[in-house]
Amino acid sequence: MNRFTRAVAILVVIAACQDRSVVPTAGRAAFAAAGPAACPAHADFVVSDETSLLSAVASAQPNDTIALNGMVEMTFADVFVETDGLTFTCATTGSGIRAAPGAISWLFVVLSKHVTLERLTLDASNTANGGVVAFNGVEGPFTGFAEDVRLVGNRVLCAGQHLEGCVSIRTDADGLQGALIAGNSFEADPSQTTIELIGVKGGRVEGNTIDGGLGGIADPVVFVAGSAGGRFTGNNVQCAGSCLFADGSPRLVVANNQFQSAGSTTGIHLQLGTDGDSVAGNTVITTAPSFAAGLGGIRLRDAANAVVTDNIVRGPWVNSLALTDLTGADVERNSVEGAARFGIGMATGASFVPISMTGNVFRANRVSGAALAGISARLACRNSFVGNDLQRNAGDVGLVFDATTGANIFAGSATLVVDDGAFDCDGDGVNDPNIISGPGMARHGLHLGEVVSGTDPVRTVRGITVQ
Ligand SMILES: [Ca+2]
Repeated sequence: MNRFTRAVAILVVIAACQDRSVVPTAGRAAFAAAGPAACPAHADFVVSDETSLLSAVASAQPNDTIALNGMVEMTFADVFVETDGLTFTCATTGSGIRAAPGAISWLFVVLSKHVTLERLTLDASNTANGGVVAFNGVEGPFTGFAEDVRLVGNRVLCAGQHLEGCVSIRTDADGLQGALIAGNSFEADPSQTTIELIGVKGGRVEGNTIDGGLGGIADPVVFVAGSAGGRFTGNNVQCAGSCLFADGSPRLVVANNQFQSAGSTTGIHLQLGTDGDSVAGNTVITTAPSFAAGLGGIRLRDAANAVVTDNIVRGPWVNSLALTDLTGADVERNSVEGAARFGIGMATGASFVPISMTGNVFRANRVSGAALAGISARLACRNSFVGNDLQRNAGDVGLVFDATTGANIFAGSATLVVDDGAFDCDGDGVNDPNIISGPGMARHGLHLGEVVSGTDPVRTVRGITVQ
């Protein structure tokens, strides 16, 4: 079936789903809508109730603008958007859309390209599934062609009993191109994901506020299933189960965000397919201990050439940074304080390669206040540690090289180092010592009984094990 016939099939299905009694009553506006400055001056349709909204959607031409006047309450139909280039906006400040109790699944179901929702109050409190879904591919009787989905400057109310994420942009096909979620304020549902990008390439989530998740179990944001090249920047987020979860999302940039937790399983969490990911310039603060021994404020695993720079991580995360199965990472200029175990834990949690951490650079980090050690190195070969400030950790243990390390280079205050490295990194039958240089002598033989992670409770996100 080609795309055209698929589209026709959907139109038929959707028409069948809608109430036949809907009469197109929303005429084309002959003049610009006279809204306050916050709303755009031009609209092709101005609607103020469910019937006029649905008829405007049915008769709109590509690239038309539909302005909502007041809070439009939906009592029997999700808004299915199947025309390319439509913009939904406000006619007057504070306008938007909400659901009557038990009436509909989503506020908007976006199936077409280049659709924009802007400057609206999107009140999903009473929907069954969530607020906005956009998809590319086939779901049940529907086929979507969404790409370049835009949510800009909206107030989104997500709290309520929902089956799915509040904003879900997704594909089951080869990847959905482009999404922009910018300048919105979200009131989170503590038990459901707020924003999920599933198979979205080049998705941008910028300058949003996500509040209301503290103490919950959900994820404010997920990038999964091949959401490559995404950007999550300049957001202000209250963390719940995590601060951000990504799986299979290479070249993701998580930068310049503020994260606040009151107790989470994990913080910024990037796993499985994270090559080229970058976590930079974020502040990640918790006021209560995190829950998983192998995870932490910034959890990054399974990456070549990742970058973790200029982050501030504070409070009793189990580990401030929890890094596993990385090669060629740059970990620089981070300031971390107050970990319940390690400021920087290497090979924490499960490792899936024989030598977990190889060829990574740790430079100019400040690590203090860790309860077991500033840095814990295990399953680690040929990493370098240069110019780090490792003072003020428990027992003056700045860095521990355990027996499973070798051929690492350390330059700095050697008195802060415990070196038990005795690992044959290149497999030639001879142990490869770590190379310690700097004032003082490294200690030997201090064994941290708790280095080996305990068994963490298994948590999953969309069926993916968090690890
Ligand atoms: Ca060797």
